[in-house]
Amino acid sequence: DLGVEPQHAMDALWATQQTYTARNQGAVRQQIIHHLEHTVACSRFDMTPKNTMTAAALSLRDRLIEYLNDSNVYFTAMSAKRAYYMSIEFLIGRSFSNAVNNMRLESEFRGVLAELGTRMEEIVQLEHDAGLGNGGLGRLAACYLDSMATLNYPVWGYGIRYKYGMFRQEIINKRQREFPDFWLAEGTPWEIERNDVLYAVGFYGVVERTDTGGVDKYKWHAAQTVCAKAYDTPVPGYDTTTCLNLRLWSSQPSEEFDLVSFNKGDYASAIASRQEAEAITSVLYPDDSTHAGLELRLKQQYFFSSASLQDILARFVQEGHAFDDLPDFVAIQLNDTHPTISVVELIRLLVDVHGMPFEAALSISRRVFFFTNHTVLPEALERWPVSLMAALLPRHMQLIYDINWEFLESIRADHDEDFLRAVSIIGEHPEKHVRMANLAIVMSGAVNGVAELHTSILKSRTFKQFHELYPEKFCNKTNGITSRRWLKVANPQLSALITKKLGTDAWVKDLSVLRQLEEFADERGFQQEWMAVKRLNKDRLAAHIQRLTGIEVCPQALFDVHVKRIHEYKRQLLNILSVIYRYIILKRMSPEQRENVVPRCTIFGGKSAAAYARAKLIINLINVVASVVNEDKETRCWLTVVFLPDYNVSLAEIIIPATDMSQHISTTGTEASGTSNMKFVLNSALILGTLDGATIEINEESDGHGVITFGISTEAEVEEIRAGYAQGEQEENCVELDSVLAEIADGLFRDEGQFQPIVDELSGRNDYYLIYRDFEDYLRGQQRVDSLYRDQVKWASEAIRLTASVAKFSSDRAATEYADMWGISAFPLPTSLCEEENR
Ligand code: B1H
Repeated sequence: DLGVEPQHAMDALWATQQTYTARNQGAVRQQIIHHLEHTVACSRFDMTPKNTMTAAALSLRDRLIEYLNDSNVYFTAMSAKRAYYMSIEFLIGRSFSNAVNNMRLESEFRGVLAELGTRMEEIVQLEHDAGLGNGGLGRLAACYLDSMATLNYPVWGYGIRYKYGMFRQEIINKRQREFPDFWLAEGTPWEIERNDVLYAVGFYGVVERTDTGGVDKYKWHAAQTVCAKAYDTPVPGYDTTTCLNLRLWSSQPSEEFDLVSFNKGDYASAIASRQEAEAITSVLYPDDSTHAGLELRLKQQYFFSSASLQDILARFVQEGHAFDDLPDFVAIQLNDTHPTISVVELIRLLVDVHGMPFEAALSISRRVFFFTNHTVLPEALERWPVSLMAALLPRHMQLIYDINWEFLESIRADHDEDFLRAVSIIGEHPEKHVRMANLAIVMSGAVNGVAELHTSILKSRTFKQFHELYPEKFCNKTNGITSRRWLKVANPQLSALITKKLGTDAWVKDLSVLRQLEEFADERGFQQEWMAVKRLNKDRLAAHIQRLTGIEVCPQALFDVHVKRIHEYKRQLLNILSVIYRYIILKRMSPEQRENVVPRCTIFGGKSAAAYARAKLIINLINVVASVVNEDKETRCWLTVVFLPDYNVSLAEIIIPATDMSQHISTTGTEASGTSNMKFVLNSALILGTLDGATIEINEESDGHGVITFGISTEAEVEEIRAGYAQGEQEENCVELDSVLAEIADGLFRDEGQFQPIVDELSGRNDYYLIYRDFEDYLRGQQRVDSLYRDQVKWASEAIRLTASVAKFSSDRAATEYADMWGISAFPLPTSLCEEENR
């Protein structure tokens, strides 16, 4: 029962003015010209590509806004249960190509832009990335919104509109340097500033208790109040009029607060406090998989949590519902623990502001919230000192104690002290702190990991006791990626080839259609076309590398790619050490011997957290090795090493389609899922990887085709080896790695000795990530890659089979699983409401 007559929804939509429904080149031309003249205000004499791009983007924006309004009206009219995806990061990248493609207006826009004397492919590159995320976690959120929109689910995203996104990386003197990414410098057409969607968010202050006839009431008097303003970014689905909203909050000073200082005549401190308010959303913390632990970060978390919760409740009330029914109309997904303070904020709003009893509020929260964990690395688990939490959010700290007390009481009878200590939301050492993951688990209806292995580690180790308490709460949702951005848009040639071969483009909405490619995996003609597409993409990447770094690479070489955040657990060090080994061997060979070697171009890319010294040293090592190897004329034809600076979404869109083999070589049990592995598979790159994260499932789905695995393969074994090291057990010597370490120590790379700590650690087997242990097997894996590449027929067959098996890793599959868990349904706009003939 939908509760609302479809006729009512129809009326609501008829009432909205539709201007941009015409889908032909004439209409598109008129809109772009209109914006060129009236918004960009340029004449035919200053019609730069940039101006044309802006006008084209604005006309797309107009359509997006109409779709967005229609979708929202329809969801409301149908009284749809909504889901909210809360994430401190959304790594969107560029929007133009994606929006044109999703709205199926490619040929119209391409046509008009050609009339105006530009090529669409050229102007889309003028767009600045929206880099509001660190890596996989933020990009996952963006892929999920694309899928939710495509599948017509009533979902909104909530996050932060950082003024400065992920820093721009430059390599200067072979080291990483960070520069601010002021992505809004020229404005962005993709957001709608909502001057009327404002909420007050408080910080600090005191809690007042009043006794109202036996029941204590609490009221928080915040000492600082800032204002949250909404900026909406429309998220269009593919081949549908559904358009979702990504609502990002920006902080600004609140008037009332400032008046106090102004009235005291203290102008300077009034201005200072304005800046303090603006600082909250000024910068994205560039720490991937580590917990920053700073007050400003907690402020960011509470700021966007509070604004979002107020907004969600306001919509809920406006739609005429009663708070007891909240779980029937609202589901909220916590993307990692960063938004977890939302749970406490909901309870505060329900109890302190709306007068609901505490127990009732607890029970509601447990049916509204869902929690995704993204990592088992101990350094990533969020813990906030009680002292900090109590000062910044005094009422929330009280409520956290109340939640913890209620929780521990409910299980005390059946468990011993050790157990209670392990699950308590409050930890004691080294200082009293709030464990955000424990809070999220206790207060959520379900907890999920992001790949099978990761979820099983959560159950058996990280959250073992919680799994004993609530086995039914734990579930797996293996990550996914969107086929729209990562194949249709990023790799038009391969898309066209697949569509031609299968006689359908149904794969864009259903990746299981690609299974049919298997049938042609050994067809020589098709293999040649397949490899020709790869070659075109490699040519394009080679040109890009030349432009960015000045390095000339040979497109015939095997493009071996390792791009992701730089982190010890991801083992870029293992890769570069093996490159050094390859170089040593090449130097020892005679010219005749070299003739049999497969030429290799090893490409790295990725950023390190600014304060992560070891990761930065690894970037330095890669660049030092590259400079020596690339200068060596003797080996030049067989080995090139490239570090591509400033790896980001739009660079990934060029690199991934051009990759022959990609590396996913984290120590088993450390990478929760990985999502670029899925993007590479979708783009016909083989995988050299460990049995970690989602690579295990990729390997299963393809029955091993196109996946070369190596290394210690079970988490238990990893633990055993580490335990052995701790007791001083000695590893057998690896002569290959020893020779590499000796060359580094002997100064082969003309460095200043900065790599000695790496040499010392590995020689002394102080080797937490098992680089020494896995080295030999890794070299064997690399050899298998080389021999496979020599046989191009076999290579093509493996590549096609791998791509054919990618279905499971579609974010459409994952989005459907989340939607089922949330209990939401799809609400496609009835075609009668969206087709212009009917207007
Ligand atoms: C992932 C993070 C992360 N896991 C803290 N954890 C952050 C943690 O700024 N912070 O404080 C930022 C990011 N990111 C990644 O999530 C995993 O490492 C990948 O394996 C996984 O594929 C991805 C998406 O689930």
